[in-house]
Amino acid sequence: MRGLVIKNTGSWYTVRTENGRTIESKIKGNFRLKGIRSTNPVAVGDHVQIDVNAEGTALITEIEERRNYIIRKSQNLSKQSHILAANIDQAFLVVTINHPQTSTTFIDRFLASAEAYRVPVILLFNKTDLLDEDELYYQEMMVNLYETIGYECHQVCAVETLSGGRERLDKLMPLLKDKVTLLAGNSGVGKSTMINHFIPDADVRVAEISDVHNLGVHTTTYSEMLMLPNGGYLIDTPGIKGFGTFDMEPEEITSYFKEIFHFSKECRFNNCTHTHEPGCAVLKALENHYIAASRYESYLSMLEDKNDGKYR
Ligand SMILES: Nc1nc2c(ncn2[C@@H]2O[C@H](COP(=O)(O)OP(=O)(O)OP(=O)(O)O)[C@@H](O)[C@H]2O)c(=O)[nH]1
Ligand SMILES: [Mg+2]
Ligand SMILES: [Zn+2]
Repeated sequence: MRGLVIKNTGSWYTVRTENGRTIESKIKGNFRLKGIRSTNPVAVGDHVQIDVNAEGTALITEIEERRNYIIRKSQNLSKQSHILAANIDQAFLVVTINHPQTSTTFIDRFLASAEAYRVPVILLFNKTDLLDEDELYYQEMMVNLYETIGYECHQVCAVETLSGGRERLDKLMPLLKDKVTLLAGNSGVGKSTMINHFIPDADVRVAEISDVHNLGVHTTTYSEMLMLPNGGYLIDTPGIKGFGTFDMEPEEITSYFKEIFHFSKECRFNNCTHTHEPGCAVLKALENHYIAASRYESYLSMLEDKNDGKYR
């Protein structure tokens, strides 16, 4: 029987079959996936074949080829990765200027990873209601930067407050229709709060207000796919801390930073790493402020990973 994996906790996978039943399933013992060293061989969003047994549970016997996936480094095992979700149409990267602060390195590394798997990303700047004037100004600059590079951005607020958000979350509804959308971001930025807004019966757990400053506590601990009332799916994910880069060559990393890639075409050398080479058009663009220093630093951080084979 064919089904869609909608949730994964430990070794159990919840599979929704084509006739709408949900069946708790396990992976068939000798089942291994080629190529990916992942802590979860099957991920939320995977299409699978299952064999239902007499007890009403099932074995996953086959996984269909993935269109794409989003991966992060595993929490404990430094060399292994964890697939957050597979077969997604787009990702909403939820970021906050403060409470907690999302680093530009984190944003850029997520964007680069998504480029690598050809997943379109929309940036949601959340908790706009908590920002003071200076922080709002900074947020505007960030929006300006990412819009210029080519990413759609929205400044939102996921809770009802007197001051209100810049934009109502409802305005994002049309973007979700009939699509599989992954919500990603650091812990505490408001992913689950948004899910509860879009899907009122979802009732996923969100952090207590008092826990907000308690960084490092993950409220959501597994990925879960939830059906939107008007068609489409949202995937709630646990907060991500960092990304691996999986042996990308400098040319590849360059191509995942859209504006750096744009200028790199004018570099004197084909194999320019844009760090020290004479005639480097990227360094020149950086000097002329056509490339933001924060973006260039994120690019360097990914190059360093490549050099020491480290994750961060
Ligand atoms: N003031 C304000 N608080 C918000 C907003 N969005 C979310 N929160 C609060 O921020 C806290 C964290 O929200 P969650 O939705 O649990 O965050 P999360 O991204 O799902 O976090 P993890 O599950 O740990 O990855 C909760 O107390 C929310 O009520 C917002 O726009 N403004
Ligand atoms: Mg959550
Ligand atoms: Zn160069």
